[in-house]
Amino acid sequence: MSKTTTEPKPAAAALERAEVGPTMQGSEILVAALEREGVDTIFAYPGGASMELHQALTRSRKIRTVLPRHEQGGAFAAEGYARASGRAGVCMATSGPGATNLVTGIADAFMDSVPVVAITGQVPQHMIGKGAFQETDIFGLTLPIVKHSYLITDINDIARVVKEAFHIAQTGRPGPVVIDIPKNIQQQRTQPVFPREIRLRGYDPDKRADDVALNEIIGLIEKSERPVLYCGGGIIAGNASEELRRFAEATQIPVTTTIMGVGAFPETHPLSLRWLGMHGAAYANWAVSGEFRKVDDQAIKVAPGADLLLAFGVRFDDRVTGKVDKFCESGTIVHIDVDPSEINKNKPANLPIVSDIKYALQRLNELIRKQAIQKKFTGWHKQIAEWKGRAPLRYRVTEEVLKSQHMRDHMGGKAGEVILPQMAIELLYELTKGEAILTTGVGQHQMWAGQYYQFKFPRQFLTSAGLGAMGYGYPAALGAKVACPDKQVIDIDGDGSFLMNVQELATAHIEKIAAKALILNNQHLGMVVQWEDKFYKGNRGHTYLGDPENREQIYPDFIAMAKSFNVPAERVMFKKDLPAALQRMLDSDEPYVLDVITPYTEHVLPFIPAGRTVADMIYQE
Ligand SMILES: Cc1ncc(C[n+]2csc(CCOP(=O)(O)OP(=O)(O)O)c2C)c(N)n1
Ligand SMILES: [Mg+2]
Repeated sequence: MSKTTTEPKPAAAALERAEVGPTMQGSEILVAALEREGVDTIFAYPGGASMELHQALTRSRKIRTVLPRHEQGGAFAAEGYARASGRAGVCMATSGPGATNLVTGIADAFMDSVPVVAITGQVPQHMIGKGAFQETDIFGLTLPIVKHSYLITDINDIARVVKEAFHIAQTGRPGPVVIDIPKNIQQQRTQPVFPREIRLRGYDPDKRADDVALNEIIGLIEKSERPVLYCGGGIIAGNASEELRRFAEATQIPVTTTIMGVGAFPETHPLSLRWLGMHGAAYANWAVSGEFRKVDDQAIKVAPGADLLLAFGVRFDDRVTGKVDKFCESGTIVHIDVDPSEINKNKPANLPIVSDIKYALQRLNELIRKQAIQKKFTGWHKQIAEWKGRAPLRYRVTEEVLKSQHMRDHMGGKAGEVILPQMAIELLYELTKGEAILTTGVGQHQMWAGQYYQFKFPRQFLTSAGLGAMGYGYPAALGAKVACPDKQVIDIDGDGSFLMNVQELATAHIEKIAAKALILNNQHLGMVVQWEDKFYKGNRGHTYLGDPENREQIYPDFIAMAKSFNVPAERVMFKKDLPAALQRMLDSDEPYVLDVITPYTEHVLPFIPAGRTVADMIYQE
């Protein structure tokens, strides 16, 4: 006789681990599944293929639906929400043009490893492949820029798919997940089964370094003279900032971050080297790759860089490395990442470790607590202090600014009153005591925001780093403000970037989301102008944004535009007016636009031209 058992049969066991709901429509199952994932906000723009979902959303008591004024704004807002909170941001659009408008946001989330769940309505199943009205294969279109994606073909899959989507988006290396759901499935009815847990075959995000490898790191530290910690967005996504600070303090190893890693380590900390790369601090770049002098076009090394590079949660992006084989050329490289595909992708590692970074740092901290690091690195700290003293981040009013068209057209020759963009950010840093969450557009203002605000905590600097998507700043600020209503959230934007999603001022006003926009308005696509100046003898290739027939006018008029959205706004031209104007913006409990007019002649320094080395770095001496 076979052995009897009181254990339930597998199928029944699975059901016990699930919740069976009442009969509902597909659209309602989707909303109920989102509620079960703790979603409190969705940024959703309706259309024919998603209005069933919106109808269901109107009946949700848990989910706030924010109507962006462009699906791209909705996707960036979902990202801003996710970057600020660490929880998946959710956006939704109809099929066809609605879905394609999400694509830039999905690509952005993919490049910067941001957990986003993007839901799209699709034409009814029997119309798929027929070239139906507003039919676009969004599953196919987004395939290379998602962590995972689903086209739902059975109403009974909805609850499981939503659970899986959030799990995949938020675990391991986070990323975007697309759920495409045909209209007929939204309209069908069934009794849903909401799983309480899921297991995905072949997906194991919980990777842990073994002690042998971690002890090897400790051995390398003891043997090194010039170690540097090079830390990225992985530290923030992995919630490992506290562990990183402990590790850096216990080992006394200086820390540089990538732009994605800004805030992972307090930039006000004595061990901070700020961020590195194309526009990073000169001393961070020297600390990694060494200091060089150019003599007759020959690069001569005058001081060595790191002999040990602890690369934690980074991807050796080209904006960080420049010419990659010259990046930290003479250092031993330890690379820890939770995503095995990052290992040896751009730069070979001497010690590659696939691990959750929080676990690895926790365990390293335990190991060095038991046996403290003996090495002191005194000479290295002296060298770094000398570099920091010699080449801090700094700016001055140059001859070029004084001779610029901006001076003639707008300043009436009042040279002492010119506002440099860097000044505005430094002043904002002082007035907010370094506590604000900043978002940015893409361009010079983005780099200056990173340089002249000092970030103290993770999830404080939200910027489109990998994709570099103009238009990111203001909608991302809306998402961040929804996630962190008690924080001051400020978008430092360029005039070009702000214009790309200016319609989101309507979302801000109607939804009462008090995100501020500080526009550093140079009337140009400043970053492209900088490259024109450097590489194309200043020939302007469609980089002027003002009205060529009326250069004295500031064009477009963001103040009038903001007012049309019922958003308070102010323009500042002269330095004497800036502090009070910034304070008025900060004191406002509404969305707000502050349009600060700046010269376009400023260049972002330091600057290592693309594909070059630290020997080619231009910096303010
Ligand atoms: C969507 C998009 N289009 C084009 C670019 C190329 N691009 C990079 S920076 C830049 C200039 C941005 O101008 P603005 O927002 O005014 O910022 P500024 O550099 O003047 O501070 C451009 C056109 C981009 N990054 N993103
Ligand atoms: Mg500009």
